[in-house]
Amino acid sequence: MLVIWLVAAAVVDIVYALAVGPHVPPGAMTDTAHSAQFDFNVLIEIALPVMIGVWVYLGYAIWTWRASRGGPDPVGGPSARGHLPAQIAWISGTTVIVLALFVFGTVQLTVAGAGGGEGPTPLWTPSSHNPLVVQVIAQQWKFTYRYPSFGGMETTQLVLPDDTTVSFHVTSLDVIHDFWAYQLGVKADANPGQDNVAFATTQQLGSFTVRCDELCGLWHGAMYNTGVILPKSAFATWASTTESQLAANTKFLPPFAWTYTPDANGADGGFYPDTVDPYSNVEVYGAQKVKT
Ligand SMILES: [Cu+2]
Repeated sequence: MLVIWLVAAAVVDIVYALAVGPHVPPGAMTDTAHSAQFDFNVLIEIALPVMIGVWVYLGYAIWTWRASRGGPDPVGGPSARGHLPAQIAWISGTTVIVLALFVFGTVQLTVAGAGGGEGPTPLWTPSSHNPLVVQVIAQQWKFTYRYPSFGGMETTQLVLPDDTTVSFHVTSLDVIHDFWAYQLGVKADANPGQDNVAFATTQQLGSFTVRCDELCGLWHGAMYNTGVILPKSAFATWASTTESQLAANTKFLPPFAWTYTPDANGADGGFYPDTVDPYSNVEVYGAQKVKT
């Protein structure tokens, strides 16, 4: 049994590492995604030998105590009462595995970050001191992205440069949402009035999906869009072109801020300006403010 187990476990672990591991979600488009993939693979590589050990023993039991082999019915007896070495080996083995994985997971979380939102004052920050700031603004039922370093322009697609540390500042205009850029390994709650920061460093070109991951109303299921990671030069071209294309719209937006008040005319600092009124009267809620 020991030999069968050792050989089978080694073969399955090696096959897994070569054939499956590199394809495990969320992939490797960013350092946090890659780190999550690595963590999953470590857990699975440790779980596989345990699973195979159980299967080998099951196979042994089915073969040895099968009915067609005859013999007395298994009615218990000294050998059914316990086997101290096996018990000690099982308990100490599983204890060591679980505690080691606990330490592993905690260290990974601290060193690599989890790609999760860390609130307005992140505890674990990346080594890059000059990250690209992208503000993610959720609202029923779409995401938009504001780039403070490009005139505060706001786009409907998330475009990022390759090989760059990005700090996502996630907020909401209305109800609770959740920014889940799956292949980027980033997932952060979007709450109104909150600036939730998450980090990731891009390392692969390609497109990715963004989904809302917090039930936020009728069209929650339709609240997704796509993004793309471009080479640095292509991103620079896109950013400057888009900034000038959107300039006419950008001037209607409020000045860049970490959070916005959502209503059209209820509070100053609103995301929807009330001094310039691009909306019809039916879209103005509450008492209309006197225009200046
Ligand atoms: Cu949502």
